Amino acid sequence: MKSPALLRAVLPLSLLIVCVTVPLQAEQAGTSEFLPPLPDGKSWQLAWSDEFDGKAVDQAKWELCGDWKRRDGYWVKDDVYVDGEGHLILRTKKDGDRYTCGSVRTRGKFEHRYGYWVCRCKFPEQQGHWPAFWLHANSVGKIGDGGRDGTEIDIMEKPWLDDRTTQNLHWDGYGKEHQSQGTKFEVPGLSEGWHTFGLLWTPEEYVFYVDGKETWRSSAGGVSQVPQYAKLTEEIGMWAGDIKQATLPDYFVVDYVRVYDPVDGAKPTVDEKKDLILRAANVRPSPPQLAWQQLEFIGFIHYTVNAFTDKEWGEGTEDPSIFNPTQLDVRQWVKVCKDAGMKMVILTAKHHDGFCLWPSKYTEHSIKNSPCKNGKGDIVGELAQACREAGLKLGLYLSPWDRHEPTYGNTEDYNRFYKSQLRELLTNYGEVTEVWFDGAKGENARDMEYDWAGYYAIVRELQPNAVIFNGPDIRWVGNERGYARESEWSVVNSNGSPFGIVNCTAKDLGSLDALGKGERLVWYPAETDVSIRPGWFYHASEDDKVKSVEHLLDIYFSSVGYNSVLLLNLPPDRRGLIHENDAQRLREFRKVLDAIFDEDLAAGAKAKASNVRANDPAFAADKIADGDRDTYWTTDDFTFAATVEFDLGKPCTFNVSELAEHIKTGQRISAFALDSWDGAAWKEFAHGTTVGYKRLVRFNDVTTQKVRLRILDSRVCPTLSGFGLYHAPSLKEILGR
Ligand code: FUL
Repeated sequence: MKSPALLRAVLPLSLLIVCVTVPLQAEQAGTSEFLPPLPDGKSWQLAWSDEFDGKAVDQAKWELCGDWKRRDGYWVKDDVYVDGEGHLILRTKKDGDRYTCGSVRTRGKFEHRYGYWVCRCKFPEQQGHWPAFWLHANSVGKIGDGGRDGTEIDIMEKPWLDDRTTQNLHWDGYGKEHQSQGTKFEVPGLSEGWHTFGLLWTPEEYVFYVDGKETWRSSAGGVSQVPQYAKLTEEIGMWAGDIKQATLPDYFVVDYVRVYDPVDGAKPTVDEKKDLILRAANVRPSPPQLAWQQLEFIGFIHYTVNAFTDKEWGEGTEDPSIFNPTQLDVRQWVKVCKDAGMKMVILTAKHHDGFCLWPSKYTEHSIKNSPCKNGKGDIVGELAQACREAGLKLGLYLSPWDRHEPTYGNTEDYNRFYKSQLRELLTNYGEVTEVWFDGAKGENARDMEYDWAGYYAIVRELQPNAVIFNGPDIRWVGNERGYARESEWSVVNSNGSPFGIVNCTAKDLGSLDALGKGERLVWYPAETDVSIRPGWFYHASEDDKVKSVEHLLDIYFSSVGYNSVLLLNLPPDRRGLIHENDAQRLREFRKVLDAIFDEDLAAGAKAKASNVRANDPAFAADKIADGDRDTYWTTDDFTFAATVEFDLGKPCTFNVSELAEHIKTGQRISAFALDSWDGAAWKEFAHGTTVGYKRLVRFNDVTTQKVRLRILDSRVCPTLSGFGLYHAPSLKEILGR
């Protein structure tokens, strides 16, 4: 049972005036989506947007400014471009003795009044120039009717490298009649990662938002009543510091600009559904989430006094002297994991019994009071070292539920204790790639309010590239049997919780129905944890209950093959070794996986698609099976169905297929089918639902030269960065038994 007591929101919504601190979690802010509340009977409809997909800035939407002088630099068109991964880039650079930067506006192309205007962006890192998202109108210079005839509305200006930003209104021109009002405040974490800046503009008022939290409201100037255009700009000037001190080029990166109108009708309209699809399709993994997904297969090590007491949950009263592995060899654990193809090892540094596998200075209940290496043992340290040597990542599990620690139940004291241990682990052992928070707690355990927000903050502070399991980054798949959902979406609606917590055991988390209104869409992929034996800890009585190769294979296809990461547990025994039976089984399992995946029959296949985005060769079908997961095929927007035909060059026999979406740009496909060509007609031989990072399908032998993939349904447009066909021999052929 891993779902933690629902994590409470850390902070109340705060209304801000000038120079106050808005405490937000930077990491969760980056992926969340927000629309301001509307009165009953109204709903939001997307009026205009640019996601910056495609290979060039869409000049039907934007005018590129330049080349001309602007403040202490120049706006030049070549400092404006898209990166091919869905972002607009405004670059600042030094060009001879000039400093140049990029700027775009929708003047004459999209001018609109009222609504909710929002942009998602990531900030530059150097001084001397500043990014801004603002609205303007040609009539801002008009005098006589206050700001009603046009106001410069600065939704975001950030001339500072720290976490401050400013929002401003200017009207009645820029001469002696000029009037303005503004606010300046700090948002911890603002200068790093993605953030959204929104403006709700009604006839009566402006309401400003950062990451979905209201930061300022004003009706200064009387509120503009005229259509205005959007601007995304970089400007060079001393307000932002001395550009001569900057290391250039530097980049202001924009993920999207969207404008919504309130429309009548509280019921979801077709457009609301379209908007949900658009938003869901564009939620993307953070770099640590992406790197974690690419690990695919990781090892779990459960070790504590339980191996010596034959228990699954220790009592916390065990005498440390019973922890006495006679042949402890963590290098053997790492070798077994590495040989199996695992890319990380996660260790229970402390399980529910509270016994620490490292010499924590905050408790006596640890390896330092055991006979292991005469009290000089440190299994966390040894494992960290062994992983480094073997090129594997290290993850740590630190059970919040602690049955030994006397302060447990005293919220303040225990949280202090737990955080000290967490700091020890995340400070003293080098890089930690995953931190595993177990939500399990016995029924009779003392009441205890865990400071989850504080725990997560420590991880972010000490190991900024680590992912947090059962926190903002990774969710539990919902069972301990090793099976992900057949439709495993990595985009879920976190229902307003700042930590992206969902009901992990729900049958459906990601369909459009499950996303509901999509108030807070987040990238929240599933990790599938399962033990190679019935228990998590070693019991001699289970030596002959190690899962069979067939069973492990089934688990692999239903976890790694279902867009999840497989976390397979191996419990060391009383000797301090992974038992021969487990090691042998894993060797066989690896042999089988290698035999299945050694030859990709679709590698280099000729591919032809029914639709290619903007007919751009960069998105053509030959990007699918080119062996490069960073290139991909995609279609024009709102192409829900499409086909790709692969010519394998010669007739081939296969019984496994692999599909991979380019998840860096989101998860989109929800149904697909595969057909083979029999010389006269196409015949379906397999089908499936979601794809995500990886989808594996098994079927009876098919022999053909041509395969057709039919994408039956996807969000906005499908992407595919990999496609493979394999022939799995029988287990008998591989293992000779
Ligand atoms: C559960 C724990 O109670 C088990 O002992 C084990 O650690 C498993 C991975 O998580 O919640």
